[in-house]
Amino acid sequence: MTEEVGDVGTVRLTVSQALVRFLANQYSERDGVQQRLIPGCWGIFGHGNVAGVGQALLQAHETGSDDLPYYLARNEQGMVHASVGYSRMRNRLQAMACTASIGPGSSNMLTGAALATTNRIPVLLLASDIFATRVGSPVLQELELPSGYDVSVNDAFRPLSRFFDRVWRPEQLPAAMLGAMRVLTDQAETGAVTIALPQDVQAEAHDWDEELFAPRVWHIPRPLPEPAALDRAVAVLRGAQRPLIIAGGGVLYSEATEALRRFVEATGIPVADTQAGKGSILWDHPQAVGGVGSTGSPVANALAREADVVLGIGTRYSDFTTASKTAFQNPDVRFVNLNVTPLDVAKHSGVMLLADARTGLEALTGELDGHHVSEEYTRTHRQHFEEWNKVVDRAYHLGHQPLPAQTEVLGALNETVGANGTIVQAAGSMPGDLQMLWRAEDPKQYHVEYAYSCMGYEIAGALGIKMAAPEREVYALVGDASYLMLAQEITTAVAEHVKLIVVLVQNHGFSSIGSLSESLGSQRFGTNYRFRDPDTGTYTGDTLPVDLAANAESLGADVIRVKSIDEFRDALDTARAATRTTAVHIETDMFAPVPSSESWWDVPVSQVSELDSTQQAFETYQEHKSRQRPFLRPAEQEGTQQ
Ligand SMILES: Cc1ncc(C[n+]2csc(CCOP(=O)(O)OP(=O)(O)O)c2C)c(N)n1
Ligand SMILES: [Mg+2]
Repeated sequence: MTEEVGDVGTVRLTVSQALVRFLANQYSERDGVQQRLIPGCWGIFGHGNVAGVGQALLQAHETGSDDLPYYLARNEQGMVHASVGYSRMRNRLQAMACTASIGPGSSNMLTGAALATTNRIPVLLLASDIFATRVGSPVLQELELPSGYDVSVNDAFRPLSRFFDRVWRPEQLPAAMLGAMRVLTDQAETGAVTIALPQDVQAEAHDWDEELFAPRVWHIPRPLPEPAALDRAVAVLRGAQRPLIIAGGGVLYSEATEALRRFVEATGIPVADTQAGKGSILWDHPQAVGGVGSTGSPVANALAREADVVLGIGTRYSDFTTASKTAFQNPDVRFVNLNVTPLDVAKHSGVMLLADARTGLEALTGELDGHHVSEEYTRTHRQHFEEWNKVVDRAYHLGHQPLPAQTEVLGALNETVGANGTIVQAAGSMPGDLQMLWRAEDPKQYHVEYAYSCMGYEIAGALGIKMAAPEREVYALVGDASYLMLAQEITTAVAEHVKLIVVLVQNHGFSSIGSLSESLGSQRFGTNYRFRDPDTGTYTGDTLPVDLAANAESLGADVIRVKSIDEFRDALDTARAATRTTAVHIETDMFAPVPSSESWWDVPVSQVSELDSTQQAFETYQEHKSRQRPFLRPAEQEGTQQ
């Protein structure tokens, strides 16, 4: 032990040692189950944290008393993604800490911070900062602003964090950390929490009140709906002829899938899901109608178009969910929003049912006792869904030649990963295909980060997911461009003996943005990974001599290269049987057909242009634009009261 005991009831430690000891003693609890709130700390050391937080982690490890397991990442953005994957898998009941060096080490975490906050997933970012004393300024990697010497690169975290504090003096640490824990565990507030730690302060000693280090439990409540709000919601739902539920990520975080199932079985209301909410209801449940919105199923989108009441549960109503506010075309549509977050509960002028998803659903089930939608309504959507299933089957077994279609890759995965597998995706053409086609067999089978849709999340996120759920087989599905952005956490997975299956889908560029570009009249400009053609000056030359499989191999993964879907299925079997991280590389046809969601996404087209393609796209754009609706109609209208 290097610490000295000072006065009675105090202990002398550096700020970093105190921080680590504090974090090791935080717990969260929900439904009587308690766990470490901060189960570990990712880090990449440099000046700023190597002798501060780094020394404290080492000391905690060596003495074993206040251990905060340390994991060495390869990229700071990657370690925040891994932390987000971990926390989401644990339904936001746990959050990892991330320590980074000053300057670029910390600013590399900015994208991760934005991703965490956008997705409402807790992560604790310990960003190292310039000297509080400023004696040696400017130090290496210091942002020297003539307008204010108290500003550092880390101020860029402020708008991306749900809580930000800088500990200029040791005495500030307790308040900063208690504030940080409060926000991390607050289901409405949560997201990135950043504590900026000046490098001199990290190493500074102080006499701490021992009570700071007492084990502390952060109870995560399940707020009940206010009775009057419940009455209002029930009145609107009872009056609905064509209600539709939109189940978002909040259903999963609240562990409300059983409550949702009971509610829809009692009422017969169909359920569509969002990217974060897929798995809220299993795909083959009689009330499941698939994904909703821009990349949803046409069945859910047809129901959404005519719905008179939309019950949104744990959803942010992103533009993909609402098809940029064109999904709901019934002029009388009204919304009931069951959400733990005030920001979301007030959206679309809905009835504000501010509550935990599970307790809210239980209350609604009780209050709506005996209420059931008409049999005709149920019959129609079941028929549509059966037709849609045939479309999915065809897309999954297209037999596309000479290269397979991406939908066949997803089909092979969907048919083999099983309820105990988790697929991870974030950006490119896969999230849309998955949202439309994937048949979720378990609440934790589908993990698509689509709030920030950050290329590079897949492998790093999968690493955190596997660490959170080692019993599951975790598949990182990654496009070639996403792979090239952030593949290096494969090395971390290898070093940590964490087995991942990486499915590398090579289509030589941006299938997603390519087809988006084409649909907007921009002719796939700049979306191919090909040689620049000397004649045209564009990237329309041959494919590049780039071997991503060899790249994955060089990072330490076992690699299987396949050319057909049959070989792909065999490779998945081999990868599942393996104990090491294994990458399966498959080339697909970027132009293979995909079923239509019969929906739209608002991406503005140039209003004036010299290109015919753009002018035509602008006409189509205006047609869609005219269908956008503001949803200003108050949910409580005359005739809707009980
Ligand atoms: C970090 C980041 N940069 C840019 C984008 C915009 N973007 C979305 S998808 C995409 C291309 C993805 O290509 P790839 O991973 O190969 O998937 P594909 O579209 O081919 O399926 C780009 C550039 C993004 N989502 N994230
Ligand atoms: Mg690609």
